[in-house]
Amino acid sequence: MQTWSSIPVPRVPGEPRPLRLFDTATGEVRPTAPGDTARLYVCGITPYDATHLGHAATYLAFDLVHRVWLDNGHDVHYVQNVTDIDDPLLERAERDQDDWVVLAMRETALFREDMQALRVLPPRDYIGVVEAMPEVVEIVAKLLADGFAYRVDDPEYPDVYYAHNATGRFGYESNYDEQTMLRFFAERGGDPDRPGKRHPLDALLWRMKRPGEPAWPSELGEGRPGWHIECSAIAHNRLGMSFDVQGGGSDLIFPHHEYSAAHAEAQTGQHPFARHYVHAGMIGLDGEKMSKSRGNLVFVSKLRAQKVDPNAIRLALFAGHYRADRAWTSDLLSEAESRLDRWRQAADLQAGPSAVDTITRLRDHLGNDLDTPKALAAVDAWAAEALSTGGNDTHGPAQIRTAVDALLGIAL
Ligand code: 5CA
Ligand code: ZN
Repeated sequence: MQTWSSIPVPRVPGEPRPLRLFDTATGEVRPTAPGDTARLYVCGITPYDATHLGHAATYLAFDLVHRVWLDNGHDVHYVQNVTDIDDPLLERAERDQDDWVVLAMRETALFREDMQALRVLPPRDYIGVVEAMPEVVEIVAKLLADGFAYRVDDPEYPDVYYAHNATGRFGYESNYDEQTMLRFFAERGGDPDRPGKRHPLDALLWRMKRPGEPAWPSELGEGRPGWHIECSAIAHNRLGMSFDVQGGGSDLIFPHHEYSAAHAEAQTGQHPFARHYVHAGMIGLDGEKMSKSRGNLVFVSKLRAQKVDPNAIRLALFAGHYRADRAWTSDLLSEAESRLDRWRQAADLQAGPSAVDTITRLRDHLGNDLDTPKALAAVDAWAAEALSTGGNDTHGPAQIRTAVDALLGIAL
């Protein structure tokens, strides 16, 4: 698919700091250790509605990963998918008497506009599931041939399922016990009670065509893929195994990332799928997770239409730690707007305090599991000093502007 346009990222003076990130699989903050090319996969949207602030928060967190790696001199190969065929998309299209293809195209286009407005660096590969269909089919056929998958005993719809513990490592990513797995599996798109499965946790790989549903002809029979195999295939075919970071919101810890990893590991016989599994916390509104199914949404496009500065949206979401579940409030946005004003006033000065220590602190905090609250506080301190006691470093304001642009993606 067409991705969105990139914006140049300036070089920041001084020494970069390596990136350490919390890894869900090991439960620790560990160094990332990319080679010359750092490899990042982040699960993309299911385009049946506009981008809300929960999505934005997740993509902004991984935008910081991208930026810190760039600062460290890595080339970043970033891959993101679009789940452009899935049950919720078909249901919404049916409800609104819309064509599912048109709905997906329209919402994906809006997502790209939102990401660009938010100054999110684009993925190198932006891949729709529909365009990746042959890749998915090939892997499902291989899993079947190798005995890691089977067809349910249903002559009408012999769907293909993945035998959940085919690798013997199932559960290493989420570390959930079976009861928790079963609960999330049922809540998040799984079908524990499908008759004919060998185990309730076996996951759908290929669904045979049902009347009225879109389907693709293939050696598996006409049908469409299950969810986890899509990201598994799209990521593995572009980034290989043991890529640096598999990312998404914490609602994807299980089942989605556990099965994406398991499918790729079964298929290749290699471990691990990703070296870090990184998850952003959930953004809520009025005490509940912001979600399309609950309908408690604040859309990025609505805020843009109200002329809210996208840099303030960034700052509002960075005011909390990316891993914390947190609430969106109008106060959060107005505080971010005044912070942006202060930073702009200070960066516009002819001279200010030296930026050297502030930039070091900014890098240290971002390198330490993207500690944005502390990173913002470091810039606040510089701006407060610049606006009160001044300073006579004529490079200070420009260097802060550069660092905040490159490392936080904020244009002052
Ligand atoms: N298409 C799948 C992933 S393959 C999907 O989860 N799509 S989504 O549109 O529901 O979500 C897109 C991304 O936003 C995912 O990474 C998801 O974890 C994240 N996300 C969804 N809701 C929130 C929220 N309230 N707060 C933070 N992140 C969220
Ligand atoms: Zn995904």
